[in-house]
Amino acid sequence: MASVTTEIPDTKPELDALIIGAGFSGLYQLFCLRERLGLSVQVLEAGDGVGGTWYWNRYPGARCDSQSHAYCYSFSKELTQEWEWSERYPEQPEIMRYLNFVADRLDLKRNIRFNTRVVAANYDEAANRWIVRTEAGEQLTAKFLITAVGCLSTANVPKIPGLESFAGQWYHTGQWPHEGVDFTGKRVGMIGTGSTGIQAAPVIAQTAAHLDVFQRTANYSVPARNAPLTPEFKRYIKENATEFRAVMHATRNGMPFTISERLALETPPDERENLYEAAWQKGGLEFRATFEDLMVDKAANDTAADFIRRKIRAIVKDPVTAEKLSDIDHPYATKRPPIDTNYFETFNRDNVTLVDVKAAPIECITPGGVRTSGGDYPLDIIVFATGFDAMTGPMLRMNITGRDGITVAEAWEAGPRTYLGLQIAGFPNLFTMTGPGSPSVLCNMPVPIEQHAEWITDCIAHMRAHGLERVEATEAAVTNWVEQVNTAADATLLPLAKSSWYLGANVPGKPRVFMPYAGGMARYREICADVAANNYQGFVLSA
Ligand code: NA7
Repeated sequence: MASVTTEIPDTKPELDALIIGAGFSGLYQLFCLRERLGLSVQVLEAGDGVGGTWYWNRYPGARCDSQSHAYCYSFSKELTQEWEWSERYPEQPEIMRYLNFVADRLDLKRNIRFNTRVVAANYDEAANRWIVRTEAGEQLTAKFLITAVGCLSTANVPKIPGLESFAGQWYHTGQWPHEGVDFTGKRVGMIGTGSTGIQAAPVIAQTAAHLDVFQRTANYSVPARNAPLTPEFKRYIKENATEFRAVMHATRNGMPFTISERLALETPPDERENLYEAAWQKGGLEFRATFEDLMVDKAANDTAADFIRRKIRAIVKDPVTAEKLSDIDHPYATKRPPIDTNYFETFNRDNVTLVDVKAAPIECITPGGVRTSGGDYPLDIIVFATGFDAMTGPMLRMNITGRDGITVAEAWEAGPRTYLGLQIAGFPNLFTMTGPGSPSVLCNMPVPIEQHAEWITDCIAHMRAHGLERVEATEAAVTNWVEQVNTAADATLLPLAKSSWYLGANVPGKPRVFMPYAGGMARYREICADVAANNYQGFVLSA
């Protein structure tokens, strides 16, 4: 175990709280602690602006899959009324404008240090302080440390032999150049067909000379049906903001729509088909809400999966390509379900080829392109849409050391272990936002983010009111919560997707543990409220 590092002298004033990350969660946590509790707070952010995940994910077609009127803060009537979204789903630049609007409107930037990457954080037990070190060698200390580092911020670039020899350019979608990439006249290869690849391919294909899409696992996707918002809808969402918030708080996924109470298997086939068709025409993640049993009953799920496969075959003209695109090995929505704008239609273009790398795997990258066991693909640009070391990656790379010198890597050796996704045993006064054990990525993210920030704020307020200095989850509470997270996942079909990043299966060597809490956001909110009402049951609070 690493020893606690305290030898570098303090150079900065004592802070009440340090927050790592200036995305959705860090910004709201800063606001809560500064404005509601009057704490001295500093946010440390690696990028040179706010935005978090959206600061880095600037790939072509980057757009949120939650509808814009739900993908925003809902705690402030003023923010809701003053901001106006332009499209049904917000595009990356618009989300950046929104977060900058919020940061400026709430005067948050004065407490954010940009271009500041955290490389280590150590808990000094004697002083009851977190000592945080930055890449530049600075050291800051605070009583509370809150990681607001996002779930999808550690890029997963597969270790394909020969990448260093590639004579062209390569990019990971999560580390996209701010100046953009010009694909005009280029032969482009895109590896990965998750939500990101499915958004990017249609846009890249518009300017590239040729696009090869390297598909390992075929994926379901439903049309997003993105469009500009009408003045009537803009007015409607403002007038009904309170009602939308209530729906988002009451539903499993924090979405602004409810899940039907109908069961797919108890609906006559003709009627079921009509309901799927209506949901397909409406578009978006709401397709998953067509029937209540889609995520818990494999036979019910098969009806949705079959519907989407038939749609793919109807859209894609070349029967061999259609077959490969619809040969999907997992139940619908057991991997994060993408939504798209013309993804399957893109394979009808003359300049787009689907390369099945399950049948003929990638062997290496050569100076000239990608070599599979089926042949060579000459390329000028490779785009890695290969996802992230999700949820645990951002925590593990910060070298966090808790009480008695234990590191997060050691505490999570067999998979992530948290209490409520909010704390790790052995790491007093460290709170984690939307990490493993939180409903997190199974939700429309601003909903769990607001809940976490408010819960953490209330906990710190409680401690101050009672003269308490330390809060730490017990090992027993963590063990119990890990069991509850497993039980919640096992009650659904989610674990059936064996290569899902929810399970950590996309990163070689990562423990296979279902990471987010699948019991639903509404239930989770109740559990957290009960814990607080029962004197923070499962936490040890001490003076
Ligand atoms: P995902 O969903 O993890 O998708 C990554 C894709 O990359 C997926 O199709 C993978 O295939 C593929 N992949 C990964 N490594 C390789 C290698 N070595 N060879 C071939 N193909 C590979 O990441 P996204 O960025 O699309 O989406 C992440 C989240 O962002 C998304 O879920 C939303 O929440 C927003 P596989 O399925 O593993 O066979």
